[in-house]
Amino acid sequence: MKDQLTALEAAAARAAAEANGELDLQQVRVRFLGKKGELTAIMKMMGALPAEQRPIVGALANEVKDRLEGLFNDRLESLRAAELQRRLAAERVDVTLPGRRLRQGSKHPVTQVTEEIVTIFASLGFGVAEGPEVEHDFYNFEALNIPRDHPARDMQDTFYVSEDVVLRTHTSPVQVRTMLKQAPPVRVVAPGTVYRRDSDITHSPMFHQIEGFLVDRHVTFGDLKGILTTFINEYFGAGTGVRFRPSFFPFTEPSAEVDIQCVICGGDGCRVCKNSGWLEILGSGMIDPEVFRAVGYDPEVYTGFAFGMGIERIAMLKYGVNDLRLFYENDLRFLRQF
Ligand code: 2NM
Repeated sequence: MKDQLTALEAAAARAAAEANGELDLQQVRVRFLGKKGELTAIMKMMGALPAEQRPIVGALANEVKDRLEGLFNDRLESLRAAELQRRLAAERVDVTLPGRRLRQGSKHPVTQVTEEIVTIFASLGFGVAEGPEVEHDFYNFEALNIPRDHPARDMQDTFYVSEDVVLRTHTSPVQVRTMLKQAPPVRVVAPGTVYRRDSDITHSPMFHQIEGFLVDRHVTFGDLKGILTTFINEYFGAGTGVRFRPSFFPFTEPSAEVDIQCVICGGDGCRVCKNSGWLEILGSGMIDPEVFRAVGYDPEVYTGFAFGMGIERIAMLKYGVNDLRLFYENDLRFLRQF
């Protein structure tokens, strides 16, 4: 039996050394030291030994058991240490590597231009107003002296939601709403999205406008020229050439379109200004008394001017963009330049 114990100890030591994982070792431990294990089997046979031999063999069996337990625990520790080393090597992180930078987004050029223009008018005392993009015919047309048979109301130009509800074709309805709510003096700009049934290289069915107006006693065309010239010098640079050309709008009388010296060629003539040296950038005029009547302002007491410009057009001129569609495609190569 002594020999059996010696052989068992040797076999268990070999098996433990050969175990190549924690689970593997656990099975070896059960096989040799478990309740139904080999050592238990040997100990059960001790009853057959002569009485004087039993304590000697029993003591030996306990020694074997203690040594094996120590050996298994040592092996377990070294297996765990080896596993830890393996993981540390496999999952190594190079903390000296530079981090990957997250690309920061930027405001859309149309938003940037809108904010810049609003800021300039804010410095001239104008507030900001917004209104609905789905408008009643009254605010979009009727109150602005655009009669039923006017070409601007033609199905060609307007998206109709129903008989008398439209997608606003300009932001002027915001001015109408402002005047209905607020008595003069008033000066407000209205930036926003507008819609027209128009689509080609230079027209989008959805685009952006900023319009503004000022109403008070004794407002003159000179005030209009002063405010708009100041705006142009602020936005396009001091000394930018400006000219006012007579024009027509149903809601202003007199009306003027405003040109600036071509920002591309400086007035010498180029493709962008079609060799004229000038670029049209906004429409304006003295608010028609009919508009005042529609909103309940007394045209004998108050005068005022209004103006409007297309944001995309301004952005194209300012940044030298030659294709309107670039503003709507959300191509990051384009947008990252702003
Ligand atoms: C323009 C040109 C001229 C305009 C007029 C008004 C209102 F409501 F006060 F009558 N708002 N905007 C106006 C005048 C807009 O855009 C080219």
